[in-house]
Amino acid sequence: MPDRLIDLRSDTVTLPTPAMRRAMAEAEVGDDVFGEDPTVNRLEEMAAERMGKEAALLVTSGTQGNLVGVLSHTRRGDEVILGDQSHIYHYEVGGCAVIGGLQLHPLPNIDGMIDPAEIEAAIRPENIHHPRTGLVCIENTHNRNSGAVLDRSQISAICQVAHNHGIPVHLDGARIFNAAVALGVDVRTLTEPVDSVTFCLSKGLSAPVGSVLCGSREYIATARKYRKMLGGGMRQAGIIAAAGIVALTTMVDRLAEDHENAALLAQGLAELPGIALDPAKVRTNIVIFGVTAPIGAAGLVRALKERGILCNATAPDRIRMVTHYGIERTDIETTLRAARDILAGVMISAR
Ligand code: TLP
Repeated sequence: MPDRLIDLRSDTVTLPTPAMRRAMAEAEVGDDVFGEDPTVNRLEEMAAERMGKEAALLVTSGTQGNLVGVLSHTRRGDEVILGDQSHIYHYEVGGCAVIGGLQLHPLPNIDGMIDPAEIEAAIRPENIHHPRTGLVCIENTHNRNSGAVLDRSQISAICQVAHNHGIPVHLDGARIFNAAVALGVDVRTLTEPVDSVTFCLSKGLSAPVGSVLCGSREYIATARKYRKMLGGGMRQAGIIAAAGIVALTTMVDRLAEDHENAALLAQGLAELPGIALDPAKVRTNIVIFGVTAPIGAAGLVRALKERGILCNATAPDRIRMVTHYGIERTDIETTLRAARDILAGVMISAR
């Protein structure tokens, strides 16, 4: 295996930049459970301002941000409407059910969107037999839909239906800055219609740890309590927040580079035999493709790994590759060359 790995498994593998490490070493800190960490307070103020919300809360991860975010809107026995391909539904260990006592009501996710008419139809009328519909969750960009982007009009259409029924909307915006950069809009354009948003510092923005939940002052006060209950009340968390501040101030605009690399990767892969991929669907940093070649997804992942290229199979016939700060254009070229060689070999032997 070559010395240098090309790690396309996720943007979560990004390492802190030298500027982040310096900021972490020099961070002014205090006890954040007492609200006395000046660096955490500064990050939370910056994040709230960026998202156009009154207040913000540093949490340990995107998963904790979503769970705290959902708990703070709902009560036990409520039903939560969300996409059937959403991260909350697939990858958060059933936390909403286990900890929140919530019933999840999944609706089809197509290109990251949930049809507002389907949401309208799924909202429960008052009836002694029904749970109360307590929340609608959306995701932008959409992980399992190849990093699909929802624009302002799509978000507003969903929020309008929910809000007409007095139901709040939570946005899993783990990669909301990727969406804003792809659309060329201020991130507030995408967060203004929703009641709460979680975004991650430790994905494309390269900070080592942390996500931020944003919403109204009252909502964040509730969330602060849930975070404590879940063990997320950290003490001298300014060490983490310092890297987050560098992430927010220096790492957002460069996401465009990750999107260019993902587009290049998608175009190259789409030309290969045994790969099913529509490059037009790839608008941010996530490339998901079908493997129709006899080698299968697991076989292709293994063969790429032998050449120092890491990626994950998300189904027996699907692979995900994610571009990020640690991936250069030359890495994309190397990956495409390797995939071409492997697939040429298997297509010939399959004849
Ligand atoms: N997603 C991870 C894995 O869990 C799949 C990844 O590698 O993409 N929302 C979205 C949309 C996410 O993609 C993720 C992470 C999260 C929330 C959770 O964030 P963390 O990993 O910080 O808990």
